[in-house]
Formats: sequence, structure tokens, C-alpha cells
Amino acid sequence: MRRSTLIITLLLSLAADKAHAHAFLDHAEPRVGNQVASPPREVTLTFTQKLEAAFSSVTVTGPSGQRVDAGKARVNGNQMSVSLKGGGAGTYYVNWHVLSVDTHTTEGNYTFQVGQ
Ligand SMILES: [Cu+2]
Repeated sequence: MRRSTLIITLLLSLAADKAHAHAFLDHAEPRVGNQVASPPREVTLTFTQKLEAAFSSVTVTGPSGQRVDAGKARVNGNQMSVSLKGGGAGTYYVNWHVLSVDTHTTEGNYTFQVGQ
């Protein structure tokens, strides 16, 4: 009896967690931590939830600390993309900040490498 109550409570809290899952980064292109031969034309981030375009943004910084994102981020469902201007070889830093349709904000960052 007590055990079944505990299991039901666990199931209910799991369901609640799922309903309140925020938009986390599911995957990205270029991939997180990956190395690519030449500077990509854009960065595309795919999240675990749909995004609110007006309150979601991404910046990309190139190897010499300069901003290489060009123009506004484009949001389509659970994806956000931004065009890049070339920035040479080295480490690129991607910083994202999003508002998901469940009204929660999340943010994060990752790097990828260009060149050897
Ligand atoms: Cu949430």
C-alpha cells in the first residue's frame, strides 16, 4: 500500500518534470566541441523545445575575439540559426540565450574549432 503510493508520487513528479522541461540544447551544427576544416557559413542550434523568436538570441565570437555572427538569429520552431562572416582558424565561441514556449529562459555556450 505504502509502496504503491510512493510509486504514484514518483510517476506524478516525473510527469510534472516532463511538462516543465525547458529548452535545452539538443544538438548543434557545427557540433559541440567539433573541428571543421573551414569557417562555417552559419551556426544552427536545435533545442528540446520550441522557442520564442523575439526573446531568443545567439552570438558567435571568432578566434581573435571579434563577433562573427552576421545579423539577427532566425528561429524556426525548435531551431535557431545565425549567419557567420568568416573569421579564420581557431576556436569559436557560441553563446545562446533562449525563451522557450513554456516561458522559461535557458542559456549556455559551447565551442568548436576551425582549421587544424
Ligand atoms: Cu521550462
